[in-house]
Amino acid sequence: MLTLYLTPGSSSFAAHIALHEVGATFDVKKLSIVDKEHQAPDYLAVNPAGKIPALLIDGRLLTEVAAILFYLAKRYPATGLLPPEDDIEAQAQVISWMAYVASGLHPVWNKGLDLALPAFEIADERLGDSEWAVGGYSIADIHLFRLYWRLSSANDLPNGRFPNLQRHLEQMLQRPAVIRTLAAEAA
Ligand SMILES: N[C@@H](CCC(=O)N[C@@H](CS)C(=O)NCC(=O)O)C(=O)O
Repeated sequence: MLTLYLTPGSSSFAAHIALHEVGATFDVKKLSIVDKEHQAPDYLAVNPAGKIPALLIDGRLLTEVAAILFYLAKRYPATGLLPPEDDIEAQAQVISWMAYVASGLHPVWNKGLDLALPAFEIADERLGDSEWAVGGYSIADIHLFRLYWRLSSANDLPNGRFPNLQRHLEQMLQRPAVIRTLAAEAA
């Protein structure tokens, strides 16, 4: 049994998309960060760090977006959200992207454009004209999309500022799992 604790539009959006991508059966528990529900005793009993998301796997806690994405990709290998097992370098590139998103983009996206733009510039250049972050579509794309989606919806970025991230976002917005997740979180 999988249970995702989420706040619509927050980091949990990536985990929520991945659950839809893999076709898992799961429960959702919505928390309001504004109302500080993530710091309430009920949630701290689930996740003592008080951060969102949290995934319960048969009652066992898994935190950190990258770890949740990794778990889902490995548990549902037929969905191909990680490069093949024998392509160690491609798998490492997926981890590299997710580590950069978690440690390079997530801490700065809402700390002012002076900090955010250089960090996203690195991601835009790294993506270049590739369709996806690493070979085929992977969990790296889900994690990257979630941060650029957040940055671009919170700021009036000049047209063409991040052409590669923007193209990537538009591809992501066409995926049925992303459309379903957006609708579920808006409900
Ligand atoms: N490194 C964590 C970051 C989790 C995180 O900071 N989540 C935010 C929501 S986007 C949160 O819980 N904010 C509430 C708080 O920090 O009090 C991950 O990747 O899961």
